Amino acid sequence: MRRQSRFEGWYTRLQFIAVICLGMLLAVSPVMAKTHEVAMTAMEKEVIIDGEGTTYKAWTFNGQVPGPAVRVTEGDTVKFTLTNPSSNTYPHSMDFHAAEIDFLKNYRAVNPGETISYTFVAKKPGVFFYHCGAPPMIQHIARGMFGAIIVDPANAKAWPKADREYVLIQSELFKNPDDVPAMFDRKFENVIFNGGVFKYHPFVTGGGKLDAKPGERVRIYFVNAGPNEFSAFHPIGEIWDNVYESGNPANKFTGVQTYVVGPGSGSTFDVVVESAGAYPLVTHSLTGALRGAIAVLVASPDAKPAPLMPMVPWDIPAKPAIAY
Ligand SMILES: [Cu+2]
Repeated sequence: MRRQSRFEGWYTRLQFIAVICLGMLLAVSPVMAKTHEVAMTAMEKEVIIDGEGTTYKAWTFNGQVPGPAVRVTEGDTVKFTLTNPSSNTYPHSMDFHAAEIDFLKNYRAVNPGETISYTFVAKKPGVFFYHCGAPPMIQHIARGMFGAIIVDPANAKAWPKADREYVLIQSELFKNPDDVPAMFDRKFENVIFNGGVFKYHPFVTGGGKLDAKPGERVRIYFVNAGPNEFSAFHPIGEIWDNVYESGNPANKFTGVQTYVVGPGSGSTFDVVVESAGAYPLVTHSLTGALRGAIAVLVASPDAKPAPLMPMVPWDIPAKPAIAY
């Protein structure tokens, strides 16, 4: 057997120390931040707002109400582009509550045929509102130009792992989308979740539900788009296990029955459903609940996986023509 020289012995020891140091460095260093290219198009189009197939002349991001859910991780960079096609009639803009950037420069409205781009770093974890801010802002939000951006915490262990996740966005619906004075007077017709009247109410024509299995930790990323009404978010038959103000794991409440989310804000709600059954999630501001803001969480052992925002857009098949 060949004897190891003194140099080779030191070299082996140095290699060993280098591997240990690299391992320690990887263990303590945060996950590498990513850059996300997020592009949206302002679309003035009709959308379906209930299970009967009723249409509404909405203004949207990407043709859907709410706009697409954006998801990044704390520390990530978002390169955002808004296109306002020349086929549109009105100026539109984008305001991300997850950003900390100059609003005059970045959130300005662009005319049909123009685009705007800007970049921000999502520095704080949470669930944040995004919306068009073109004047009159109250109308652009009421007509559907809003959505949610989830900024996951860089440290995934900052809170318990969720078994199932949903995004719910509350907003008010007005009878006439051109009646701006009615919006200022708060004369809403419905209060809705994810752009639909009783969208997740299985006893209503065309209504769906939110699925879960008994014992699962269900995490609701909740945003109140308004434009005016406060939400008193409550799980009937349950208690929020935890509520995280603004969706930040550092802002933790425990054992909460009802939590108020104001317009332009959001919070993250965890519920662990104790047993099989139905648990309506409502705004306990009852005019809102009874006019559309009820989402029934149905806990069943055979619950299937579901997307973050089920039934968005709400696509009702055309009624078959009746032959006489
Ligand atoms: Cu707009």
